[in-house]
Amino acid sequence: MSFTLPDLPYAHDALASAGMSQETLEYHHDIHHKAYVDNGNKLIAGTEWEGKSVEEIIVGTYDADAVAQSGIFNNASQHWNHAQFWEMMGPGKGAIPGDLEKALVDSFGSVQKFKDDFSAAGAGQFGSGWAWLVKDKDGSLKVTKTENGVNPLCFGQTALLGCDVWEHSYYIDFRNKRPAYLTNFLDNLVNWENVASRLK
Ligand code: MN3
Repeated sequence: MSFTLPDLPYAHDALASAGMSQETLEYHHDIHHKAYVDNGNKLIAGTEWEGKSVEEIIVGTYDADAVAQSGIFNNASQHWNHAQFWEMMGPGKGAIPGDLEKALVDSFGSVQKFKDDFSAAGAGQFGSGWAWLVKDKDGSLKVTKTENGVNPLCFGQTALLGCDVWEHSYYIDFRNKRPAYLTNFLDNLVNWENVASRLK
């Protein structure tokens, strides 16, 4: 199956009051994400990966020993990462559902400690990449960071929450202040119902 750019699950201006502008979403979704879809489709055409699911392509092309991942991996993973990222945000910040809050407190000691760890992971990722809250293979919750397009699927983990820390995700709204972008993401942008749904 070829890759398809999903529509945003909200209007382009829906997150502006929460700190992600219409201009950011127009560039990030309509141009950056679309480029991963278009380039990925060009690269998989006529290969063994044409007709495979995006998850199969990510797991099948990730090379743990490589200095740099392949073009097919990079575009497939970035397509998947962004599709999750849009779903993980939403307008009208809601409370953290009880089951997720309990899991965060059990794993990190408090919700605030989880947020601190997540922000530190995102701020500490040198260069482009992602910060994640994952459910690991043993069921435990962990905060991780990955470079470029690498994501939790590569390690057999479930992505509960991911935050894009490539400069294109924050430079329009926060300029060079990645830590401020991360704090705002956690406090105002996350759709916690979506995160909780991924626990199951
Ligand atoms: Mn991005």
